Amino acid sequence: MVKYALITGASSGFGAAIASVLAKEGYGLILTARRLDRLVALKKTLSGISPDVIIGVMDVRDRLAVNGWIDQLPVQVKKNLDILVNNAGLAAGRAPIDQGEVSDWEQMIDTNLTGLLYVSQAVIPLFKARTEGLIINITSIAGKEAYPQGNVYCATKAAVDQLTKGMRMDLLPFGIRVSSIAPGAAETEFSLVRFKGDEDQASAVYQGFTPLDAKDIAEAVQFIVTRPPHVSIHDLVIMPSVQASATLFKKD
Ligand code: NDP
Ligand code: 8X3
Repeated sequence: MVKYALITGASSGFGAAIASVLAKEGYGLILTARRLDRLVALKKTLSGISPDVIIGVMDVRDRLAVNGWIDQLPVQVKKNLDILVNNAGLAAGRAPIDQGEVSDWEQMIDTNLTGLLYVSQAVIPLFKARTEGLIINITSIAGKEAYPQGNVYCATKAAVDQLTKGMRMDLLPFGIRVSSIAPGAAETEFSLVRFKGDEDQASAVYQGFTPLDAKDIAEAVQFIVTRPPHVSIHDLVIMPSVQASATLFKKD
């Protein structure tokens, strides 16, 4: 019986790397994001490795679309959905609190927090029906410690950190495990998105030190999903060796 994992934000960075490790673990994949071309390419890559790869355009901010898309999955897939990785997210801009763009704030809150709630609410009934399931929320060091000009992004990740604890409590009676992973600086498309396509600004973030890469986080997911059923990993904080806090780096 193929077990399935649903990954949000699978078109890039952590999500794509997580898809790859879960394919190697033998999971069927349900890969979602907004960019279909990326998902099509990833499906092509992983189809020989995973027993089944389902892709779909899903903007996590659109509650009706989230519910509709998850609802239309084949019954056998929904019955065997075992893992949800709430990974879709972004930082938009970096500015002092009085100078932030309201549209950036809304995009971060709607994606990182509200979108994660929408997807979770659509999936949890499927897990409850099976009395098992695993939810992995991708938080951030930014949710543990705020940093200058990170304000709203940090707040969304702090909210998901708390939400993870609350979900774990509410889902305890149903055999559903809830984990979080809080990465430090990782070189993905994250900074390119944050700085709205400015490659110089984005690459400057990772100058002078070796950041994490997406595989580092995917391997942490692999660790979580391969624990036996009596073990729950609550929270992993994973940092580059030269990053001691949200703001303290040892750079060359
Ligand atoms: P990427 O920009 O490489 O990937 C982000 C993913 O989120 C993309 O696949 C993107 O897909 C998806 N996404 C964004 N908005 C939406 C949306 N509205 N609906 C559905 N999918 C969406 O960055 P990362 O891989 O680094 O980021 C993944 C997660 O990790 C995020 O939650 C981020 O906050 C978190 N994180 C990142 C860190 C880092 O330093 N890189 C450190 C700590 C946490 P598409 O555009 O196709 O929709
Ligand atoms: C992304 C890491 O420190 O740039 O969550 O906010 S950081």
